[in-house]
Amino acid sequence: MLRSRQHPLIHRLADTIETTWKTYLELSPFTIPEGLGYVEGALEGEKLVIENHCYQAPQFRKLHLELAQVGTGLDILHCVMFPNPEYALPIFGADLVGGRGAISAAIADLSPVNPERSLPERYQQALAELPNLTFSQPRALPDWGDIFSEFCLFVRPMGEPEEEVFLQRVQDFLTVHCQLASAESPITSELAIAQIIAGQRYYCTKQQQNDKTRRVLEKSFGAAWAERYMTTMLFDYAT
Ligand code: BLA
Repeated sequence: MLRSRQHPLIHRLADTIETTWKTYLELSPFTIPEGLGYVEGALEGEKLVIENHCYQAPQFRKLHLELAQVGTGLDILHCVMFPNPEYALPIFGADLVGGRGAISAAIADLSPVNPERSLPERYQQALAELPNLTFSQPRALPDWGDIFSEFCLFVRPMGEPEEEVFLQRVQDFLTVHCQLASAESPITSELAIAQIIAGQRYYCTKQQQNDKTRRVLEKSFGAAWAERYMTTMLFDYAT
């Protein structure tokens, strides 16, 4: 397991994500595109190893947890929960990037994909009840980051106390999300479903603009592979 060689915060968050999914959702297997479950590449310099864990559930067309390691110096956790478009639910996403003992980027959000681009009332209520947090090094979102909600957490956690607070908040996001999603009924309006598909597509096209992710993948696998991976594995959408 890659996680046992990764930064402890990544290892613990990976375990937390899978445990929360198993506790609240009815998981079934998800077929990963050919050749993309476990991947290794090393074009220029350091080796990149990618391990993908995917499931689905009635409310989620794809639950994706990815762990990656570049050389021995850069550890990555990427997680996205894509709702089935018949469920009017936000997209949970998280990314942790770090190495050599420190996490440089820790981001987690429940991102709205409805036409209003605002979280459903019950999400707003549940999230507003969580305690306010302060981190010593908050980070600014990139230009493409207009997809994220007002509850988005994006920080460089400084030391174990802040790592602990980040982990707890992601656990809270996941628990709220899985509980509310489990109580959700599917919608039937074709227009509303089409709007959700459009919202998910917008989210994915924005995430595909993350040049930092793309560059890491391109260095080990080349531009064509990186493009295919970003559009079919990380941020795929119905066309
Ligand atoms: C940042 N993502 C990054 C960075 C790297 C990666 C190297 C820069 C770290 C830093 O600025 O400190 C790399 N992330 C990867 C790679 C994968 C990955 C290679 O997931 C996968 C193989 N990214 C997501 C998701 C979110 C996300 C789901 O995949 C949010 C929900 C966000 N990552 C995100 C953001 C940044 C980032 C907002 C900062 C981008 C910037 O500052 O320009």
